[in-house]
Amino acid sequence: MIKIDRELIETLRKSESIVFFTGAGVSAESGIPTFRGKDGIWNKLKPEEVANFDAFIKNPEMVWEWYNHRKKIIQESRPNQAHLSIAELQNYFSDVAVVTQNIDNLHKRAGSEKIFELHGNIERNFCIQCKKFFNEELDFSNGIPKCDCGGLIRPDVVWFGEYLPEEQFKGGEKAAMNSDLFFVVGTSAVVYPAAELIYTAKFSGATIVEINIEETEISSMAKYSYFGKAGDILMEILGEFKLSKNL
Ligand code: BV8
Ligand code: ZN
Repeated sequence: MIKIDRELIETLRKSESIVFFTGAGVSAESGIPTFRGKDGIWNKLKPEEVANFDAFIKNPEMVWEWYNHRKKIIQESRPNQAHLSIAELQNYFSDVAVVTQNIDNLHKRAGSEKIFELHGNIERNFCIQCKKFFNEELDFSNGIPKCDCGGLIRPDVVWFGEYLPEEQFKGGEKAAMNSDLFFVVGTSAVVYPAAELIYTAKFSGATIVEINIEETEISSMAKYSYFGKAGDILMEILGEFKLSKNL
């Protein structure tokens, strides 16, 4: 068990706006592999090489195989204690935002309401030519699915070299600027401009709390760092908070 600082619980109690900035590590305990870090199973397959438009044009079968494989894992998974603890905090605070780099929809499934998805969502697809959306299950029986206009259909996720959805990024930025407490959970914090939001929060005066199984690029920015599984630590923080309020 990891000891949670009393001071953090006091800061939490005084906070009005709380942000959880999350990455693949928050879903690791749901059985979804991370990309980087010591347990990252995509270590052999660089995400930069598959998650990009050129790779899709050159070899859409390979890119779709990767996404369909990941989609299957995601569909068979469930939110874990990390997602659930974050969602439960909404019962005690009026402004809890999740700013996520994940495409797995698990925060929504856990019940979080204010979510900014910086890198899209694997449950949506669109035509690369006319941009029409296809959110139903796609049919791969005749090869890579195509739109009526003849364009290839791709997952609605943000690939390397692509701009982030503007309103999602702006929403995340605003949440970071207004936050009193900014939790950085399960991210290696190496992918930009997403990781920029940690700096935005810090320079806007938020207290930064990092939760990860190992040190990261941004560890030195955090006032409080907890090294361990996100589910265990968030459950403990929630437990200590409730105890402090006799809940
Ligand atoms: C852009 C979505 C403008 C789809 C992903 C050089 C310097 C700086 C920047 C750049 C540069 N060269 C290029 C760039 C820009 C580039 C970038 O940042 N590159 C980096 C890697 C060098 N960024 C972009 O291209 C972005 N767009 O800049 O647009 C532009 C436009 C046009 C022309 C020019 C510029 C777009 C980036 C979007 C990439 N999309 N994926 C998909 O998922 O398939 S990337 C991928 O990384 C993930 O999907 C995720 O979204 C993102 C971040 O990863 P993490 O979530 O942090 O996951 P990771 O595996 O790395 O880490 C897991 C962590 O969890 C570890 O720390 C581990 O220790 C921890 N952990 C594990 N288990 C647990 C745990 N923690 C707690 N509990 C546990 N149980
Ligand atoms: Zn089309």
